[in-house]
Amino acid sequence: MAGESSGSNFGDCNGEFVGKSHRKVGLVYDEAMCKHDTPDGEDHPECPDRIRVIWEKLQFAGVTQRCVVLGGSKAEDKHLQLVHTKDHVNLVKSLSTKQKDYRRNRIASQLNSIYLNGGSSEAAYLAAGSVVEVAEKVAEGELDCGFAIVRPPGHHAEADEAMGFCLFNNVAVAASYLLNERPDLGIKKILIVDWDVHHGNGTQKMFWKDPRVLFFSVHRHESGSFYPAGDDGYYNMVGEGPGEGFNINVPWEQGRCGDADYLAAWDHILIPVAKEFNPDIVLLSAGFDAAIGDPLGGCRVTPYGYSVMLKKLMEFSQGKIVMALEGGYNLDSIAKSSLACVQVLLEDKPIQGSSEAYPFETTWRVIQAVRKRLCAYWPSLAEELSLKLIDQKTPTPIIVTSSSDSETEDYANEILDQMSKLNIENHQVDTVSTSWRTDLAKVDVWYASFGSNMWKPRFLCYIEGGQAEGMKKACVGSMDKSPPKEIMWETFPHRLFFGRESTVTWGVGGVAFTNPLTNLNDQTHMCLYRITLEQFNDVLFQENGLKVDSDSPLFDLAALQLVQNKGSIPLEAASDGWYGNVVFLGKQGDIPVLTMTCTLSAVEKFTSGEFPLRAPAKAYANTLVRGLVEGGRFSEEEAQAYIDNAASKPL
Ligand code: X5A
Ligand code: ZN
Repeated sequence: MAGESSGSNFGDCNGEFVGKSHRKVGLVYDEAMCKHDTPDGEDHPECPDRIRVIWEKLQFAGVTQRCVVLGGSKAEDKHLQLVHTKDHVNLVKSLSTKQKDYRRNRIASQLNSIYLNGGSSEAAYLAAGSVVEVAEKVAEGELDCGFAIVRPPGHHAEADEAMGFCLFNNVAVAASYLLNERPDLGIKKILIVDWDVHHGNGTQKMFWKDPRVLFFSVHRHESGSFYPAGDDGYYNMVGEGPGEGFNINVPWEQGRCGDADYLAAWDHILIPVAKEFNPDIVLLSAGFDAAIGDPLGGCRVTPYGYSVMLKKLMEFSQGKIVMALEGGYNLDSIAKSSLACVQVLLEDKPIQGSSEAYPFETTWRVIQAVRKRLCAYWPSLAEELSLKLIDQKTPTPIIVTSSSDSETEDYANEILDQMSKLNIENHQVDTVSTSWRTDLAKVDVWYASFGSNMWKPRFLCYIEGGQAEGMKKACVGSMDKSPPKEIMWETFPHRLFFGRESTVTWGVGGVAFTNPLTNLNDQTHMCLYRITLEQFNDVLFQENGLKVDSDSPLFDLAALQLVQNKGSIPLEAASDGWYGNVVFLGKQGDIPVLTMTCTLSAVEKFTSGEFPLRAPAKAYANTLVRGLVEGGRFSEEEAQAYIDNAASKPL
């Protein structure tokens, strides 16, 4: 069997490890699980090489020799039937080599995201059986912990249905086996942690009413649009009957979540709850599709992030933890992440690395919502997170005031330092008439639009010139007519509202503004366009009714630095315009995200009634709805409801 290790004494011969009693770590690998493949050899992300590259990485790094290597073992039908229906077990069993491809293809075509071939059945039995095998050995104490490197994955598989590349729910079978078939092992409470980027819908359902299993899943959700789409993965799904409170979902509202976001969910949800629950063993649905580089996940967890998450889980049940591979589709990422995890399981060297980013603002909002929903069951979640904590977020406006915090001061000084350098450059530049365009064309920003500009054809009028449907007046466009380099959607904790009485472009009716100030209870959905700072200035000119052939920009490099300090800056030269306030919403990678809205003093006037709040006219509102729908952000109903809500709530 390919899973057998060769050169098994490597660990003992290596001076580094002599005399050091590292933990007994089980690894299952079985080449037979590679036989499950697409029937006609088409490419598929859930491919046999996934487990091969992991195994090769572990071998090459010399860690397999320091582990207890086990070949796969097939699950017994009666164990599969602890969580699956008899029909489902029989269906998977019947996919044996005797049958013809067309029959399997027909079955697969009726399922959601499933392919089947002659090797599928054996692989599925091995995947489930191997997780059972490791879990049993860890529960018995024969192993301290283990990693079942299995495929097909399991967490989407439901009692009577294969889906999402999953045939049997491997982890659920193992959990149920320990609880129901092996009372002798004394496992009464199981924590299942699912860090695969997708919601573990199958596992959730199987233990929905079971208080012996605490199921925790962190996943992309995005209002139910991310696979496996729907409401199941939302944070209000907490379990039912005796299982109420024993199901915890952390539904990300956006992709790009990384170490900081996951660790925040660990520190402020999972770990405190796990302490209260005090599991007898931890099973980990270890998909690596939240890893940086994954083609399906779009998140950014690093091997370091996975190491720290795993390490924190090893504090429970005397380190009895069983990892089972779920998803993960970037071969390099899953190999590196797996190696990092096995090194943590072996516990023979400190975790290397660091993470400097802060969680996203949306992350804090989700974490707060989860805590609130679950605090009745888990008192450790009851306390409000401190403002100081949730203020550490990726859009991080650093306020320059007299501060006793030396780090903040250092950072502020650094920025001021950079600014003084920039000012010198600007002086030199200013003497050369209008060359500001050349300089600002070299810098990219994300322009975040929340009004009619969310509709791409309308926004392009500001770049290419012209007028889109519904507009009463044409735009001149930017001097640089190149289209945005990238477009994406993002939600920000700001208040959207509509005000003023009419515009030249749209006629009678209020237009969109967003409050420059953050409020965690509010959401403005924005379409972000990556354009140059030159183009951003041309949008600013046009939004404020100014000419684009100005000798100086409205918003230069110094202003770009300053806005990151201050959060927002009103622009002198556009003080008569309605959108003369540039607001910094954070950064995407290295690129600042900016929006333009009214000033804070205008917000006060809207609040006091000096400026009118007014619902948008139909044509204008339709443009926003169109933007949200065509941009893939919302269905038409949702978009309309979002606009109606913003237009009717008092400011
Ligand atoms: C196990 C896993 C993903 C299914 C995605 C289907 N499944 N589009 O990651
Ligand atoms: Zn997944």
